Amino acid sequence: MSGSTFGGFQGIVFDAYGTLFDVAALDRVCATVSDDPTAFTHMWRAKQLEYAVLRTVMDRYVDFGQITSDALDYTATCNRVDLEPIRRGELMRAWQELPAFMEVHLALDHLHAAGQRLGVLSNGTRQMLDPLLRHNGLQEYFLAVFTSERVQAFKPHISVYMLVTERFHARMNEILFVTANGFDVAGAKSAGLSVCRVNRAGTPLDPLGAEPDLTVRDLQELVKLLLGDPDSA
Ligand code: LAC
Repeated sequence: MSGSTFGGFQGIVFDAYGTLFDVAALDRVCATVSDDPTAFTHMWRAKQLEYAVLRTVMDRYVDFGQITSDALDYTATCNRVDLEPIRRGELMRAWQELPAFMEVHLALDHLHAAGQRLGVLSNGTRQMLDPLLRHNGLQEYFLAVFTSERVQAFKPHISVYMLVTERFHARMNEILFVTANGFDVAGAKSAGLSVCRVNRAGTPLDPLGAEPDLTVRDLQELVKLLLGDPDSA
């Protein structure tokens, strides 16, 4: 999509895990309990997302911290890992200390300096997200942090995406939602938001019947499309 026609949004809202923050970095702490930390991390994340969707469909909400904990128990049992309480605590705490992707800080800085109103919309809880934003020094950029707790359902349920219009006093398509998660692209687009997909790994789009308005490799590319190239100014 051409940069010259893209913009004019009333707010830009980011998914957290996988979009701003690198979930694959859990590998390091998972290496303390598993010989194959990449596979362990992968199963933990996949089960976390699966349980969130299943509990939403079944209308049996528990918060994302509990879901993350349940997914860890399942993954440990599957891998015959006996988790000592101290290790368990370390693994769970790692979600509050995930690193932001390399370009995130600078990209948010440019958008914020340009007067864009920014937010986060995540399945996570405030108890998980606030320390994570603080750990990465990003909290000052965001006007609002929207979480699934308010509606007791998880993305891609439409009710979670609807949260953003209230705070930004804008129509759904006037808000740009930025996500690297395939289910989130489809969910946000179906709910009526404008959507930017971040495709860092060059993977195909999940065929869920909804296309993003824009696809970028990383947030710096999005900034260039929205604001022009800051380096050529
Ligand atoms: C989030 C997860 C689902 O931050 O990526 O909402």
